[in-house]
Amino acid sequence: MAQRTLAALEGARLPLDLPGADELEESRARLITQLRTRVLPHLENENLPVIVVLGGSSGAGKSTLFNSLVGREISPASVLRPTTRMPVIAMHPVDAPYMRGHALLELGRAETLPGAIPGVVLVDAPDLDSVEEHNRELARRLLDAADLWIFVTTPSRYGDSYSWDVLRDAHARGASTAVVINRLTRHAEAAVVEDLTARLRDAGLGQSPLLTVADAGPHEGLLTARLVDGLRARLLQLASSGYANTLADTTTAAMLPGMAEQLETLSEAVDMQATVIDQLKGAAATAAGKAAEELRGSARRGKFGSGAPTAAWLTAASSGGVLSGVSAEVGPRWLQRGAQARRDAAMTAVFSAAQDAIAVALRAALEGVADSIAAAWQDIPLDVTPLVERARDELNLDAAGRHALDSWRSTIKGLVADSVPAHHPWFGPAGRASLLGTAAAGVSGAERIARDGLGVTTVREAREDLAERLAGAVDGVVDTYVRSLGSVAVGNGRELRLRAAEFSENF
Ligand SMILES: Nc1nc2c(ncn2[C@@H]2O[C@H](COP(=O)(O)OP(=O)(O)OP(=O)(O)O)[C@@H](O)[C@H]2O)c(=O)[nH]1
Ligand SMILES: [Mg+2]
Repeated sequence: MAQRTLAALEGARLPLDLPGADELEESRARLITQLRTRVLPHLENENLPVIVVLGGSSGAGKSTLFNSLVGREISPASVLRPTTRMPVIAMHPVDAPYMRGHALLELGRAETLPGAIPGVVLVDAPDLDSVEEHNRELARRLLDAADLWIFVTTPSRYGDSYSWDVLRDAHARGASTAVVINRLTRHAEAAVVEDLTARLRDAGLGQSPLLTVADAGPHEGLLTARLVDGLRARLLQLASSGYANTLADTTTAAMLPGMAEQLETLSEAVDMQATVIDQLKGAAATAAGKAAEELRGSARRGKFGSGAPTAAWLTAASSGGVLSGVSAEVGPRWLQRGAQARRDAAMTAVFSAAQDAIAVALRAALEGVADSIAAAWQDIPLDVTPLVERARDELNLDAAGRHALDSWRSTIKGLVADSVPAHHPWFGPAGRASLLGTAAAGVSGAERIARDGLGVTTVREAREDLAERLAGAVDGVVDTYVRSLGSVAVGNGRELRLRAAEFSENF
C-alpha cells in the first residue's frame, strides 16, 4: 500500500499556480520523503539502524558534535556561517548492508566508519533556520526522514522562535524529538536547564529527553571523549534496545493521521486543478471555434480568390496576356517554343497571389484566436498571465501558416497527378497544379477552366482540403495554449483519496 501511495504521490501534479500550490507541493515532497525514507524501508527490513538527525541553528556546534560522536572529522566545522551545506551521513560497517539503497542516502554524503555508533545512522544536517533556502529545505527534508530528531542548541540560542516552531511542528506530526544543549558552561547550567525544561513542558514537549554537552571552550577538531560520552551512551542505548523498530513503528503510527490528512488535501487540490484545466481547455476551444468555422466557410465558398488574385488572373488572361484564350476544350492554336513554360510560370504567379491572400487571412485569424483565448482565460479566477506568456512565446504563427499552405500544395499536387485526363492542352504539371490551387482559392475564371479540365470533384476536394488545413492551423494554436496548462494524470485525485482512506483505517 505504501508503494501505491508513493506512486500516486509521484504522479501527482499541480501544474497551475492556484492559491496554496506551493504549500501543497511542499506537502507532497514531504510525504514522499516520509514514505521513501521512513515507512517503506521499515516495512521491507526488520534490521534497520535507527536514523538520528542532528538539527538546529547555524553555529550551534552540530558538526563538531557529529564528528566527535563518530570519532573523525568527516563534516567540516568552522566559524563560517553557515558551514554545513550538504548533509553528512555516518554509519557503522555493521549497518552498511542494511542501508544499501536506502532513500536517505540520496539526501547527503554517506560515510561508513568504524568509529560510528553501531545501530545508529547519524546525520549532520544543514542549519534549520538558514539564510539559504537550499539549506532550510534540506534540513526539513531530513526532519521527515529521521526516526529521532535531536535539536542541538546552545544557551545563547535556545530562545530562537523559529527553531521552536519547527520543534513543535515536528512533535505535532508525530516525530520523536530530543534536545541537546551544547556548549553549556558550568555557571549557566542550572538556570538554562531549568528554563529550557519549563519551555519544553509549555510547548507540550515535556516527554522529549533533554541532554547536555559541556562547553569545550575555543578549540580545533574533535571534542574530547569525556564531553560527548553521555550523548554517545544514550545513542548506543537506543540501538541496543531494539529501539529502532519500536521508534519507527510509534513514529510511523503517530504520523499516519497527519499523512492521511495531507493526502486528502492533496487529492482535493489535484481534482481542483483538473477541473480548472478542463475549464481552461474548454474556454480555449470555444474561443477558437468561431474562427475555425469562418476560415472553413471562406475556403468552401472560395472567398480567398477575390481582390489581388482575381486581378492577377484578369491581367494574365486578358487579350494579349500570357494566359489569354486558355480553355479546357481547345488547345493553343499554334505550338510556340517555350509557350507552355511561360503559361506555367504565369499560372504559378497567379497562384502565388492566391496563396499570399490565404496566408494573410490565416495569419489574421490565428492572431485573433490567440487573443480570444487569452481574453477568455481572463474570466477564470487564476493569474493566467504566465500561462498566456508561455503559450505566446511558443507560438510560431509564420511556421503554422507555412505548414498549412505546404500541406495544401502537396494535396493539390496529388489531386492533379490523379486527375483524368492526365494532360492539359495548355499547361504542364506545375501549371495544372497552380490552376487547381487558384481555382480552389476562388478565382472564378480559373475555376471554370479547372472544372472543365480537371473535374468538378477535383476542385471541390482541393477546396475542402484547404478548409481543413486552415482549421488545423487554428487547432494548432489551441493546442499550444492547452499545452501551457500542463496536465493532471487522469484519476490521480481519486487514487490519492483511496490511499488517504487506507491510511486512516490502518496501515
Ligand atoms: N567555544 C566553543 N566553540 C565551539 C564548541 N563547539 C563548537 N564550537 C565552535 O563553533 C563553531 C561552529 O561549529 P560547527 O560545528 O561548525 O557548527 P554547526 O552547528 O555545524 O554550524 P552549521 O554547519 O553552520 O549549521 C566552530 O568554530 C566550532 O569550533 C564549544 O563547545 N565551545
Ligand atoms: Mg555544520
